[in-house]
Amino acid sequence: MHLSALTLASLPAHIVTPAYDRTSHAPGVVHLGLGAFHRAHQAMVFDQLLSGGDTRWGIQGVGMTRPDLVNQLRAQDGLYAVRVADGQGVKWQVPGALWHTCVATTERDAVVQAIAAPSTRWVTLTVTEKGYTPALAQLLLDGFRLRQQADMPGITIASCDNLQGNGHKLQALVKAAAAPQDSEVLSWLDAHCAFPCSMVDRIVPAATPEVMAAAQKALGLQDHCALSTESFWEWVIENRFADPDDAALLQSVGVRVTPDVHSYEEAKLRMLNGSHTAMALMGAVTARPFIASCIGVPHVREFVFRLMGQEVAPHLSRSDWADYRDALIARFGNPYLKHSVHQIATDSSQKIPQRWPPSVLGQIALGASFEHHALAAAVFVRYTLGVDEQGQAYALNDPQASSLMAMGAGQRTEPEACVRALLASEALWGSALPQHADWIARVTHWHQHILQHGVDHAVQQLAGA
Ligand code: CS2
Repeated sequence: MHLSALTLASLPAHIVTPAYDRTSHAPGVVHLGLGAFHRAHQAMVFDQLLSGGDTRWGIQGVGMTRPDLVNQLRAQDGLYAVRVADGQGVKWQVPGALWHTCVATTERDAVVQAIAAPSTRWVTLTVTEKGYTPALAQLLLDGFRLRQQADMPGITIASCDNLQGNGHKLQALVKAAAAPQDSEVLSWLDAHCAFPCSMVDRIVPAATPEVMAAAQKALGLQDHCALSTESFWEWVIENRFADPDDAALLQSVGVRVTPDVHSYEEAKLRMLNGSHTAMALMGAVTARPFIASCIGVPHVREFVFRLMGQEVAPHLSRSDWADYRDALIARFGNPYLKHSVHQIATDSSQKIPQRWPPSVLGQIALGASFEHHALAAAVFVRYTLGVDEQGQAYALNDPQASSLMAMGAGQRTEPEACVRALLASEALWGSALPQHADWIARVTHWHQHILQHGVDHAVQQLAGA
């Protein structure tokens, strides 16, 4: 027997399940990108609103590329269990906000119709950094056009990906994709819709067999879609909504609504995500499989602590950064989150630009040290070899994988040329860093150290400095 609407009532009483009606209302939210993150973050916020009696927050979940996941969720009536576990305890919950699902690649029209549905008030997106394509913009535009033509109310379109100014980026992408005959849609968008920027934070690793086995034990039912996360979550969103009353509603369930998302975004991208990418690449090269196994090594912990405090924090406008840093170190160590380093290293070429260069440039402007970032960049170069320090090969899962591997391939014989080639990409590093002689020199230095003595030796040397 597996988890479904039919079996929900058989769950142990201590598991929180949806007590509201999931079938009489049409969804109010269309979510694009039905990965683990959305299901253990926003879907749980909307679940709270639904539990409070507001029926407008059911989700039409759109899998962008994965019919397998959508099929499994459909077989479970959109239900899945979430294990919320950390030092404070372990509890299971079944959120009920996911009401309908479809797949963008094979059911494009269903997505367009969902965006245009009268009940739809929000479109939210977690399509990952590489998902911001003209095809995404066309999909949205097709839905918006129908709304505009039918003279329907405007909607809030909230990008929730790890991109600085994500709302502005999405709005600009949509505008750039519009054809000359779309001028009326664009005026309608400007007049009635809102693209708030938003920062979302919760560590939600991709589901593993271990979590599914634990779910089976806790639920007494099979759950192919079970997830594991931490109790911490944060959603900071710009106070710009198609329906201004949504601000108070979101605040009532713990969302932070503010005119200034920027300071939260930059702190999160550079501290949390910047450290994540550094540890993920180190873990991949040193054959440590999880973030918790990396932060558990004293010199790695010290490295991450200093990266955040010495090189990231001086450029942040978030004043409580020290508390944020300390909380992050604890979150990274959460033993329940088997957060795979290879999962986080996925798409590094798309992630590094938001995560590292702003801090390096900030340090350069201050005349201050950027050694931790230089070492991290050297580990990235080493990572492109595709083989760890034990000699075990791994795959680079990245849209740029073949060019990265081609540039990095000769690094054992021609290390300097390879570092130069990999640091020359403006798509990765921006326009200033590829010209910066000192930056290139320091990455080259650490890269040579890594090739000769290994990543741990390099990190130890820097941490002992
Ligand atoms: C991670 C993020 O995979 C990654 O790139 O850094 O998914 C991270 O876990 C989340 O942003 C946490 O909020």
